[in-house]
Amino acid sequence: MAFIDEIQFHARAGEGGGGVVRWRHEKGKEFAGAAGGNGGKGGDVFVRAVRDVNILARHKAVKLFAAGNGEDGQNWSRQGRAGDDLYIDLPIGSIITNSETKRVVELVEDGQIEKILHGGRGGLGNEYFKASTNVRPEQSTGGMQPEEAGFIVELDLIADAGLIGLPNAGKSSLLNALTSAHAKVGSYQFTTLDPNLGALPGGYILADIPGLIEGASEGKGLGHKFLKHVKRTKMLLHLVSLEDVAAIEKNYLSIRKELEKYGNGLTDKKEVIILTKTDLVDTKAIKEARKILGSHSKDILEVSVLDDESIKKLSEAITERLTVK
Ligand SMILES: Nc1nc2c(ncn2[C@@H]2O[C@H](COP(=O)(O)OP(=O)(O)OP(=O)(O)O)[C@@H](O)[C@H]2O)c(=O)[nH]1
Ligand SMILES: [Mg+2]
Repeated sequence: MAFIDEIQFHARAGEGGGGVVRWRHEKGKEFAGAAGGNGGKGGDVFVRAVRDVNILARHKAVKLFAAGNGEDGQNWSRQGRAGDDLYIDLPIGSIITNSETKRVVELVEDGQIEKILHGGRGGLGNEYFKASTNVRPEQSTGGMQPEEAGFIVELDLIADAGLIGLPNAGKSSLLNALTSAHAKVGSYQFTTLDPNLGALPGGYILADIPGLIEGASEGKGLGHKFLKHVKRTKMLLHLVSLEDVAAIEKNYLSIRKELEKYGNGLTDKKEVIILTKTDLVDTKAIKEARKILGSHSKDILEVSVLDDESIKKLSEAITERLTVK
């Protein structure tokens, strides 16, 4: 499932430090020679790929990403300290476009580093200008201005598994419990209007899409436009609420029917049924539900978002299924 999320940010590399005019002082000789050092180079700005889809949201509040400025040159011909480089962490799958130059950088693997802005060069101190024709140079130059630009980051993520099910089945609640996502949860239908993403501890990405209803494949409700995204996932996590065990088969089949009508191989995908809200029913009802749905699938898991132990078990079970080819 490929979802595009987008942020914009402004970044500036570091200014070069200025060159300085200094003189060597020796006993009896006040201006023994030019000794002004060059300025330090300004820091560069890099982007670095990390396995963390939620980092984009944290960057949204940052007004400006700035690398360190180089320091001015010093006496005794010493060069100024270079400015600190800045690394901006972005999720794997980020496509970064410089709005001015239109240069595009793509982060495709964990830890990948790309330079996006160059720091300014340091200026020249007076020692640099020393020559036989210029034994007491008074010149120095200022540091160079750094590169600066606006950037657009688009996230083209392929989710490994999609959470599907009727409205209110508990998809967003489960995404939040399994990952560090903060999807909106509500006791009414169609709480989710746009897809949400989250990453399991091992890095696998789950996508929570709006609830599907009968007729979704023909455009009813909201889920239909997201069905196309489910096409690219490896696995479907089909959530079925235990709240109404009597209707559980009908509910399950209504979603299967929509997947079938949509075509595109959705029904051929590996499907894991997840019985949700176990805390609302007794073990007898869970057994009953397993028996009813057992004729449709052999892989049935259960969970309650109120039970941490069940969340941990489910997280491991999903990771295991995504890892096995
Ligand atoms: N008791 C209990 N309530 C749950 C559990 N999981 C979800 N809920 C509740 O069920 C309701 C629906 O949860 P959501 O996570 O918004 O469901 P959804 O499937 O994302 O719904 P849509 O986005 O509308 O499709 C909310 O009131 C949740 O608090 C659970 O394990 N136990
Ligand atoms: Mg939801």
